[in-house]
Amino acid sequence: MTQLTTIYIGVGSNLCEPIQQAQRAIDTLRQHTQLFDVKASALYHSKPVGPQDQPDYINAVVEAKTHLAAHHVLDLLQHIEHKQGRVRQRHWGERTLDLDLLLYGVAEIHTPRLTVPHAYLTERSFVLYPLAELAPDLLIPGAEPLKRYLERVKNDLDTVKNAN
Ligand code: ROI
Repeated sequence: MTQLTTIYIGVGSNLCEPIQQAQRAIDTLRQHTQLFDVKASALYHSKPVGPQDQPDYINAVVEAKTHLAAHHVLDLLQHIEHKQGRVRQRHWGERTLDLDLLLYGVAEIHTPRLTVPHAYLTERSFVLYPLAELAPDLLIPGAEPLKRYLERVKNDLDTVKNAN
């Protein structure tokens, strides 16, 4: 039996009832047979990073343990995005559902399909704060402790509700 790896998934939506989109994605992850000990942060309300002429976002982070390889986790996330009718109109624009593999254990992965830790993980409040809710003492592989980044990035989020 291969070991379980702890993974973190970023959840984002700003179209088609974002709270329900995020909640539904979290429920799907929770029910997945290959994901164990699934925990979700609260849902957060955040201003868009990128073009400002788009709706505000709902963001959350999910923690899980899995035997799946990182690229299989990516397949699973893309499958859920498509099932929820992902619409993506422009680069850095609005979307129905965005699921990002933020961290895969202590792995650093650089392939054409996948960059882990996620490229913007350390810069974005809507990832850092929900992540800190689940794993305050996390060390970011190849980088600094999560707490260091929290000191640098302002908390400009509002909590919407608890997804658990
Ligand atoms: N902005 C916020 N607030 N939340 C997101 O999830 C998000 N996702 C993105 C871009 C368009 C960069 N901006 C975002 O992909």
